[in-house]
Amino acid sequence: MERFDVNSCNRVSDWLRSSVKKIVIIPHVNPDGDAIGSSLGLNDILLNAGFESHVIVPNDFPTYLNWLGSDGIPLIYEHDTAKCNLLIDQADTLFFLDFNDLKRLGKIEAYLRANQTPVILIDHHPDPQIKAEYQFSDTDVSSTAELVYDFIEAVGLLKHIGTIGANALLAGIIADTGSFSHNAFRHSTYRIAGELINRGAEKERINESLFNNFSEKRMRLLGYCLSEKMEVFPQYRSALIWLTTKELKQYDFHPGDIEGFVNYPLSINGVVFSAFFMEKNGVVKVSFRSKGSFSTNEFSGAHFNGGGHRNASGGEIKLPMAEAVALFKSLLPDYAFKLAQS
Ligand SMILES: [Mn+2]
Repeated sequence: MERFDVNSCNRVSDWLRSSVKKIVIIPHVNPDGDAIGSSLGLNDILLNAGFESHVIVPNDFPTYLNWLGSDGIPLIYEHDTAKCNLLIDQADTLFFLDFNDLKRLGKIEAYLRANQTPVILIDHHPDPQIKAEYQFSDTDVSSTAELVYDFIEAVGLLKHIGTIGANALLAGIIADTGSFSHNAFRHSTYRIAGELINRGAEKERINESLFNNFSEKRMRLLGYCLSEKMEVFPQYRSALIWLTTKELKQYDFHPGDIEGFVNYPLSINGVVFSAFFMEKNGVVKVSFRSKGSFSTNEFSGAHFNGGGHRNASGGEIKLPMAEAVALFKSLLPDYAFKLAQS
């Protein structure tokens, strides 16, 4: 496998075979399609290969991803803390997927800080902050799900991918690439998608569940955002949408409803930078997306206590919404040159 160094793949493969029985897989808090897909995919493959494996997600995830799992898969730490802690204690290996900083673990963080169990990290975010026994990290890859496939191939477990694993991994790839529309220009992504389809992944079903499976209220909230709440700044090739708690309530907001809203302004001709602000528990949560070279993670890191990928990042700021919006607008002139180049 060229993406990973062969020696560490051989070592991890020997080690999995000789010393590992009980595995716990953990993705990041507020798990998205890639976090859920990569975790459930890896889990099913490990189960088929004879390991005892569990997925523990820190908190609830969007219900449209439910079909990728089954009863008790995944476990939700916030609902089943004692059982999850026991499984973590008993595990002889932890897989961390789709994050690289313990801060991204929500309520599991405190419990895991003292844990000494060996960790295998599989992730595609920059600047890993976790000391893992084995680290498979590549920021050039579409999704953690794609990396999981590479990992499975590299350690010789490919024959254990069934329909459940194939669906979950393809869902991760499709979720993180917006159905192959961004960060999806490499041959390997399509090779792996093809292999997963060969093994039973249902692309149409995945697309339907990820993109055509929303409530009427969510659709109306999107309409409201685009018609009433979107500000476009053509001179800075940027746009902003922001929502208050009151507005979210009005539309019977559920976690996951606003997933993807930040992408819409990028469909406007000339817009290369899009921001979405939302009030949550007294802070303003921010999401940024860009096209081209503009580094949203630098922008977010410098001004909104966040980070992520170049074209997709998040953060938060403890300010009233009006001030957060004013801050964003006041920063745009400083980035005019970079936005013009993007
Ligand atoms: Mn991801």
